[in-house]
Amino acid sequence: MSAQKRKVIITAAISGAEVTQEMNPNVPYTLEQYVREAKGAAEAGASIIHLHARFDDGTPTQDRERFRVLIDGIREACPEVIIQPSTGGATGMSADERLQPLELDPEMASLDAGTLNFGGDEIFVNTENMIIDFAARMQKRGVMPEIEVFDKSMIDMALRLHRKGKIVAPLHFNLVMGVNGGITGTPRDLEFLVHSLPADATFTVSGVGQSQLSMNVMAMLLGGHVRIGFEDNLMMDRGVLADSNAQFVERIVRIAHELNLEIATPAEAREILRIDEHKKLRSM
Ligand code: KMH
Ligand code: ZN
Repeated sequence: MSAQKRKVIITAAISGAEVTQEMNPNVPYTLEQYVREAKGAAEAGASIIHLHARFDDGTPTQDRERFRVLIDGIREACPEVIIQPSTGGATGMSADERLQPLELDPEMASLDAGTLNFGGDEIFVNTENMIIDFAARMQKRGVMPEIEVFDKSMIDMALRLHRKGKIVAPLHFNLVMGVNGGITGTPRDLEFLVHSLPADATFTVSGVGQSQLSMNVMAMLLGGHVRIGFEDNLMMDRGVLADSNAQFVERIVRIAHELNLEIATPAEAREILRIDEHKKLRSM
């Protein structure tokens, strides 16, 4: 009898808020481009789409109605996929602005667990009270948070708020490695973060720029899940732009199979993350 292979969840962060078509012409701005990128990634094996919205000219927005249009379009093209809107948006946006996509009752949303420098003069603000408020709104709507961690202190913050009952289990983390202002994308630092998580938490790993591939591979070796996509990385190799988000997914699928792992379907991802347990908390 062959042992069951572990299933890896692939998240595609297809758009981001900081990257532009000047940097890579395949970054999606229009509905048609979003649907192309989401569908390609989902067909290649992504079960979660982490979503930042843009207007047609590329301006990042947290506008609820723009999210509605993009989510409806993606759902029509890939009905099974889990759509995870960002509540981080772009640096400089207010909390109220950032919270808008929650009004669409998504299954999941990102929950950023601390403030950090975000390159140049940018500061990504997430005070303790903001985190508590964002988490409460998610819980009320039955939305599962993906806790975004850019440094070790953010794991400590999330666990402190969990002990106080402000962030409820099941806990799922995204360890974002290599942001200019956050923890570096090195094996030593990833191991440090993974070993700081509770044993029953699930985690995915994002690596910025060149660290994407090595951090993804290490995540799979450490029992975690992976995030790929234009939000984190625009290049397939040094000097080679990626054609699509799907291209990153295809590479991870190949490596996962070599590592004797299977790729989770969206239904399997829902089970692994226990999304339903968050849905049941809905109280409005
Ligand atoms: N765009 C970054 C400032 C998230 O999606 O929650 C924040 C971010 C995190 O991308
Ligand atoms: Zn994001």
